[in-house]
Amino acid sequence: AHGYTKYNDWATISEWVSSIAAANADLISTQVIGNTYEGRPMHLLTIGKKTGSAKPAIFMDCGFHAREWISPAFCQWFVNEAVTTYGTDSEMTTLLDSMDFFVLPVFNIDGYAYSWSNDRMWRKTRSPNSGSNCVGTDPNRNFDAGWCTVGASSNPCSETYCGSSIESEIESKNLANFIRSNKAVVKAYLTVHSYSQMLLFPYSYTYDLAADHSELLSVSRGATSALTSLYGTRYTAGPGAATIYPAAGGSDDWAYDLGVRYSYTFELRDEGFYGFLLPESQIQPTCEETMLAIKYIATHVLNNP
Ligand code: 0X9
Ligand code: ZN
Ligand code: ZN
Repeated sequence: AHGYTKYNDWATISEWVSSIAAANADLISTQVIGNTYEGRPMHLLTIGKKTGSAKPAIFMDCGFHAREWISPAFCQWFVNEAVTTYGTDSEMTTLLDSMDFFVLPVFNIDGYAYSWSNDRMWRKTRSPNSGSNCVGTDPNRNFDAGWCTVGASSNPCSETYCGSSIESEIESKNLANFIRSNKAVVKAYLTVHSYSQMLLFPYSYTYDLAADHSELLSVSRGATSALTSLYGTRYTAGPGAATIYPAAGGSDDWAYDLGVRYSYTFELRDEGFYGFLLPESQIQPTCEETMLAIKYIATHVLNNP
């Protein structure tokens, strides 16, 4: 059965998408932005009060890397928290009245399913590579942002394989097409990974500072302060290249260069004690503290579109 304080497999998440949307028809609509390599539908939830007029939007995805199970757990938590606190939490009510959240609960569904069925530490997609027995591409090296120039490999057997070309992975193409089609309303791009307790922003493909560096830094500091206020969890905030490592082809840098001014990568708990194998007992505290950071960013975006 589905639960918010456990890890759910893809079949359970897929059923959950339908049931939470049906139970909250006033706030949630769903669509499929395309299918994965293995043919699974990529369900996207739109959360926000239906007003009839165009609203600014925040796009958030989870589950880029298969083994980072806390990430899809957070997207599910976010959707539930949004619909259950709408009408009582004044900040969430304002956010959903004035903007929409596009939430993709699992981006790399094939990889996520494989991490359940065959290899808990799987990271990449599950598409074959011609001329190699190694499977998969690192989807966060597959976007048009200094593609395959640094921190990425052209070897299909590498965990950071950039793919045979930009957007070679159908999942990357489906996401990029959706954001390109909705460029006019998408004001922020949030992508949720684990682990290392960081809030990263462009750039990662270069040490050059983004044009909006000072605003991105001050918003990231506000967001991490809000997060830390709940349980004292310490986060590091900064541009990707200097804060974690230089790595090209990420969706965050791509979205920023497309014109999405607020682009952030979350690296959730922990700092490596459990790493990708974060115990289910930490799902609730991780999600509750992360909500504060997301709401901080969203409120800033709403007030500074
Ligand atoms: O390397 C990554 O893709 C991310 N770290 S992870 O451990 N979850 O794999 C960091 C991504 C930072 N952004 C870019 N490199 N563009
Ligand atoms: Zn990741
Ligand atoms: Zn809560």
